[in-house]
Amino acid sequence: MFKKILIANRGEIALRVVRACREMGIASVAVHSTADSDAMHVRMADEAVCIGPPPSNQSYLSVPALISACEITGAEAIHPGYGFLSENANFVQVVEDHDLTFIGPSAAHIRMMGDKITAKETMKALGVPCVPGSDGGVPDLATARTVAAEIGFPVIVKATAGGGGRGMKLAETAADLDIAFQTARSEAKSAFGNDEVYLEKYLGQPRHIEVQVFGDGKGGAIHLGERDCSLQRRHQKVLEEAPGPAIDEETRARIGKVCADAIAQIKYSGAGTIEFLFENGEFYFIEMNTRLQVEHPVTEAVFGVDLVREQIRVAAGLPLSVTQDELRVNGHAIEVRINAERLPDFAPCPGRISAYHAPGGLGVRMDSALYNGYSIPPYYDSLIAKLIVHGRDRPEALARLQRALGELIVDGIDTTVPLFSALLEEPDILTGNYDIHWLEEWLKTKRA
Ligand code: MV4
Repeated sequence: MFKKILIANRGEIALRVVRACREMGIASVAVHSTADSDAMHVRMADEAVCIGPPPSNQSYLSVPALISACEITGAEAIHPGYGFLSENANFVQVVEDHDLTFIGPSAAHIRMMGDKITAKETMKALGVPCVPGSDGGVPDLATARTVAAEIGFPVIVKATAGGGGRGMKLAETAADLDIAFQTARSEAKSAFGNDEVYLEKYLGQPRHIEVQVFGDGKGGAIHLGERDCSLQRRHQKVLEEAPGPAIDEETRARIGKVCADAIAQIKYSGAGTIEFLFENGEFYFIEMNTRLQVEHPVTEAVFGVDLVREQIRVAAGLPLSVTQDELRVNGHAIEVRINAERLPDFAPCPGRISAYHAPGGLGVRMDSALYNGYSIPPYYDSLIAKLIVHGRDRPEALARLQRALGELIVDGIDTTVPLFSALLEEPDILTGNYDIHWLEEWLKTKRA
C-alpha cells in the first residue's frame, strides 16, 4: 500500500480524499494555489505544497508543479478528485513516466471514453444498449440526411469530442437538419479542435440514470446500482438520489450486470460511471465518465462502501474489498448541491462566510470544506457543500433532508439552499415523478 498520496484538487473533494487516506493510515499531501492558503483541505492534510497563483491553469492544472510536489514530498501516488486533471489521459501518461501511480483508470481507457464515438462503439460491441443512431462519425450533410431518414426525426447531432451537454444540436424535422449539422460541426471545431460529429435519435422525456461501476484492472468488476441525476439546470446537476425512483430491483440487477460485464471485459481499473437515458423502461447508453463523481456519496450511503478507499486499493494492486453478492441497496439517499450562487439567476456569489453551522444527526452527512470566517475565492467552482441524507426509505430521506436544511446556517453569502426548500414542497419531487426537463420547466414557472 502507498505510504503517501498527493491530492491534486481542492475543496470538499480534497477533504474527502484526506479522510479516506487517514482511515487507511496513508499520509496525505494537499496542494493549493495562493488563493487557497487558508483552505480547509490545506489544514486537514498532513502536508501542503503551494503550487502556483490563483488561476487553475497555473496551479491545479499545472502538471510540472504537481509532479514537482510529488518529488519534494515523496508522494507515490496522485488522487485527482473530479474535474481538473481527473480525465486527462496525457496527465496520466506523465504521472506514469515519473514512476508515480495515478489513482484512476489507464490513459488508454480515459482516451477511449473521452472520444464519444469510440465509447459508444465499444459499449455497443460489449452488449450495452445504446441510443439508435449513426454507426460512427457522420462525414457530410448527405450522409446526415440518409442516417436521419433511417432513424427518424427528431435527431440530435453530437460532437465526438463533446460530452456533458457541450456541442449538441437538435433537429426537430428534416428542415432543421442542415443548420443543426453545420452548426454542430463548426462549434465542435472551435470548441474542441475536432469537428467530428455523430447522429442519435432524440429522446424527448428521458431520465438521466447512471450506473456506478468499479473494475480491478484484471478482469474483475462490480456495479453499485444506479443514481437518478435527472434534476439538472444547464447540464449542472442539482439533486441526485439512489436508488432511482423509477428503477426496481430486477431492473437494477439486469442493467448492473450488463455494465459490470462490459467493464470486466475491457479490464477497466477503478471507479467509473456509465450514463444512460432511461425512457419507457429502456436504457440507452450515452457516455461513460472515467472518474469518481461529485454525487458518489449517495451510492456510498446505500451500499455502505467507501468508494475512495476502493479506488486507492485498486490503484495499489489490491483486490476490491467487496464482491457483487455482498452488495445490496439499503434504504434511500439524496444529495443536494449547495452552491455559492444567488437565486433566481444562479449568479456566482463568492465572499466571506460570517456564520456557518453544519447539520448533523442520524443519516446526515455534510461534505464541505467551509468553516466560520472562510472567504470563498472567486476563481473556482461555486460548489461549497454537498448535503447527503440517508433514510430507510425515500419518504424518510426526504423528511431528513428538510430537517437538515432547517439546521444548516450559511450566512454572509447567497446559496442555493432556498431552492431545495422550495423543491421539497413539490408533489412531483415528493413522488419522484421527474425527467431531465422537469427542473428547467419548473424554474420558468417560478420566474414568471
Ligand atoms: C440526449 C438527449 C436526448 N436524446 N441524447 C445532455 C448531456 C449529455 N450527457 C447528453 N445529453 C442529452 N443527450 C439523445 N439521444 C438529451 C440530453 C439532455 C440531457 C441529458 C441528461 C441530463 C440532462 C439533459 C438536459 C438536456 C438534454
